[in-house]
Amino acid sequence: MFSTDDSIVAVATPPGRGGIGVVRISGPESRRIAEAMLTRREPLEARMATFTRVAAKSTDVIDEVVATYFPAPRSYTGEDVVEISAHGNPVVLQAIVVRALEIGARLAEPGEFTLRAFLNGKRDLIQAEAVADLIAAATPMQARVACDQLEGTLTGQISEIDAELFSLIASLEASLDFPDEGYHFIQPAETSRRVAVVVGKIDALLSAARRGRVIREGATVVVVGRPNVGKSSIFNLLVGSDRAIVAAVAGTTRDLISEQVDLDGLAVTLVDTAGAREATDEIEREGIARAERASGIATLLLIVLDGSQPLSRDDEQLLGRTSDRSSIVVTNKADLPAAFEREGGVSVSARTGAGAEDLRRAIVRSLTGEESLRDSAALSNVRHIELLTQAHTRLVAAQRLVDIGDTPEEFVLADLQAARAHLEEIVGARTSESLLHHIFDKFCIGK
Ligand SMILES: Nc1nc2c(ncn2[C@@H]2O[C@H](COP(=O)(O)OP(=O)(O)OP(=O)(O)O)[C@@H](O)[C@H]2O)c(=O)[nH]1
Ligand SMILES: [Mg+2]
Repeated sequence: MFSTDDSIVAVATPPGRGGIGVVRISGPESRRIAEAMLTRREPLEARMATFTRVAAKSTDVIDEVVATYFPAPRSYTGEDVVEISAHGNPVVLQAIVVRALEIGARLAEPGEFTLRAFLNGKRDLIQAEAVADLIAAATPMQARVACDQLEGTLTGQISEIDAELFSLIASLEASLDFPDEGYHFIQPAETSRRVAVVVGKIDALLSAARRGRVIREGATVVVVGRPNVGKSSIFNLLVGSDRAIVAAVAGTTRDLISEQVDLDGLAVTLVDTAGAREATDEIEREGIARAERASGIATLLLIVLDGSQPLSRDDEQLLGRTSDRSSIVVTNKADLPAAFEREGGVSVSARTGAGAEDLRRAIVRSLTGEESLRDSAALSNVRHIELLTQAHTRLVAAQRLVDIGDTPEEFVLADLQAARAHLEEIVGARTSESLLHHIFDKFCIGK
């Protein structure tokens, strides 16, 4: 298993120069190590920022610093921690780390501070993983979702579900342990009802997870349609600049053009493509092939039609081909007289900008199932979603067994216990060492 009896050190701030850089030391020896390199003779006081200096082995001063000692268990890792804030210069910070190594610290592995926080019970796995997400967040919304998870909102919801399962299992086991009493502690109808309640709660978490995932991972939205309908114009409208060339000639766009846009907090990769038609030359043929590949991997397709022209065969074919895909039909050129009526979809004019807000909202709604992303405590991590889905499957199986009637309690119990095991794996109550390696290896050193 992981060793936690030694003291680890690393630079906790990002590489590069800045006003402040922090070296973090954690473990039973951290205070001794810190005090040995500080020029101040008095011992460090708990949670007091102390202005002093760090000296190298040669007693040359390395830097003026502020050292803060956090005694266990009230620290990030739950162990004794000393944080040394020096000036944000990689050479200075490295010298402080080297000094700590000389005195007996070991260089921390990636994510090892957070791993220790987990092993010492300061954070569960959801929270530890949220630290990595929060650090990696690229949009304010991503940061919000990660922070909600860090605060333990989801942990609380999952623990609640787990507690209900636990009490149900206890009742069923009691029935099993006293079979001769001829008395059931819990009737099948009651079991079925209680399982249904838990399934309902997991359903709610899973449906919010769809939103959480899109927020965390972002989405790829690909603009498709026959030539000249205004794909590039709509792409530019959503990007907010004239990124793609727009021209009256059909076949203007020949390669994929992509841009990152922030739609209501969602990180969307928007892709403009070459119009689908019989290609006139080799370059266009390749462009159209690329367009097809891009639409293959799209989370969502924007199928653009020219509202001022009757629907063509190319349009009909495209609509037919994509009928099973997640898509929004965008009828463009609403500033011109309409050539056909269409139910549903969004009507816009890329020229005047009319309908742009409707289109943005429709994209967000289609990607997340929500009108607005304000209320966003949601599972977002695939590992969590996968385990929750497995728990769900076992519970549905359990309920089916109960409803069939006459099933021995043992079978029902087996499913319920398996469901609980999955839930516990989410928060990390049961985890293997290899899983922990897998999770914490993704962190950088110093976290
Ligand atoms: N009146 C009107 N014209 C538009 C509108 N949107 C685009 N156009 C015009 O339609 C023509 C084609 O626009 P593009 O955006 O280049 O169309 P595209 O679908 O990207 O075309 P390809 O790249 O050739 O497949 C240009 O002349 C645009 O100015 C609109 O909302 N109203
Ligand atoms: Mg184009």
